[in-house]
Amino acid sequence: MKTIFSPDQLLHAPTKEISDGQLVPANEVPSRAEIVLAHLKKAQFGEVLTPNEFSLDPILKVHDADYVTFLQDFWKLWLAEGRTVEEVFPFVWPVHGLRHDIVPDHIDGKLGFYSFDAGSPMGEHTWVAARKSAETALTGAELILSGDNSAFALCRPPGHHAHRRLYGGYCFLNNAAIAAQYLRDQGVAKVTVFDVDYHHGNGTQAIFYDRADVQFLSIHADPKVEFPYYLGHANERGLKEGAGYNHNYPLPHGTAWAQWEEAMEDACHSIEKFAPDVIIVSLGMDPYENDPISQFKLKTDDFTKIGARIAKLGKPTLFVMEGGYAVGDLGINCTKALSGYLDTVKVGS
Ligand code: OKP
Ligand code: ZN
Repeated sequence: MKTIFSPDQLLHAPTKEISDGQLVPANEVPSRAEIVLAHLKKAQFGEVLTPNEFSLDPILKVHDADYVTFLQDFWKLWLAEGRTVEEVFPFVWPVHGLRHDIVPDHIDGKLGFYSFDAGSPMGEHTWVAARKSAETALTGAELILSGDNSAFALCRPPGHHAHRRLYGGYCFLNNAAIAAQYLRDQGVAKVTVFDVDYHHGNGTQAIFYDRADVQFLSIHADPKVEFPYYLGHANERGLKEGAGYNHNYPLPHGTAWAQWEEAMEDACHSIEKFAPDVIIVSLGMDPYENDPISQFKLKTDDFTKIGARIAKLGKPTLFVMEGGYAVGDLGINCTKALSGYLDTVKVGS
C-alpha cells in the first residue's frame, strides 16, 4: 500500500488551542504526521509518495468559493488589522437568530462566520498545509482510479469536521469528502465514507446529506456528551434522495472493543448492502484508550481488527487520516490498522 504525504503539511504548526476555558498546548501538531511516517517506514510498509498538484477545482466542488478565498486571505486580513499574535482564533459567531446572509468585512466577523468552534488555531501557513492535505487525499483517489487496491493518504490537518463553508475541530478542508467527490467526478458511481474517528464526522455528513451516491457512516462518541455536540445523533438518516444513506452510531463514553465492534458489524452490513465501488475510511486513531481527548477504550490490537474487517468488505479502499492525539502510540496504532487491512486482503486473495 502506498502512502501519500507532503512535508508542506507540517507547516501548519499550532502551539496552543482553547479548551476547557483556557489556552492549552495544541493537540493537532506536526509530530503526529512525523510519527506515523516513521512507523510506516520502520514497518517497511510501502512507498511514500508526495502528492500531485491539482487546480483548486476539486476543492471547489466541495467547498464554497467565498470560504476558500477566506482561507487563502485570512492571514493577510489579520495582519492588516495590526494583529501580531501568530495564532488566529474567532470569538463571535452568527448563532440562532443572528444574520447569516451578510458576510462581514472585518477579520473578526469573517472568522466567526466561517467557523463553528474556537478550538481550531490558524496561522500563516494553514492554507498551504490544508491544501496539501487535500491534495494528499486526491492523490490517493488517483491511485485507486489507476488500479491500486488501497492507498493511505496521510492527511494532516484532518478534514472530517469541515463543512462546505465552515472550519472547526482542527479541520479546514474536508479531505475525505474532496476525495469522494473527485472519485464521483471521475466516473465512480458509488462511494462510501466510513468514519471511525472518535468524533462524529459532521462535515462529511453535512456535505453528502441529501445524496444517494455517497453513503456516510460514522462510529463516534455520543454528541450529547462530546464534541462536536450539535450533529451525529442516530436519527440523522439523510434527506431527500439521501434518505437512508446516512448512518450514525453514537456510543457512550467508556466504550471498549465489544461495543464498538457491534456498531462496526452493523455499519459493515449497511456498506455491503449499498455495494460501493470504492470505500474511503476516515481513519482516526482517537478511539484509543490512552488518547488525551477521547473517552473510548480501544486497544492497539483493536486497530488491526478494524483494518481486517474493512478488508473483508472486498472493495478498493482509500484510508484518509483524521484524528489521534496519543502521539507516542499514534504511529503504531495507525500501522496496525493499515497492516490489519493489508494482511487480510493478502490472505483472501
Ligand atoms: C478532531 B478530530 C478537548 C477539546 C477538543 C476539538 C476536538 C477535535 C477533534 N477538551 N476539541 O475529530 O480528531
Ligand atoms: Zn477525532
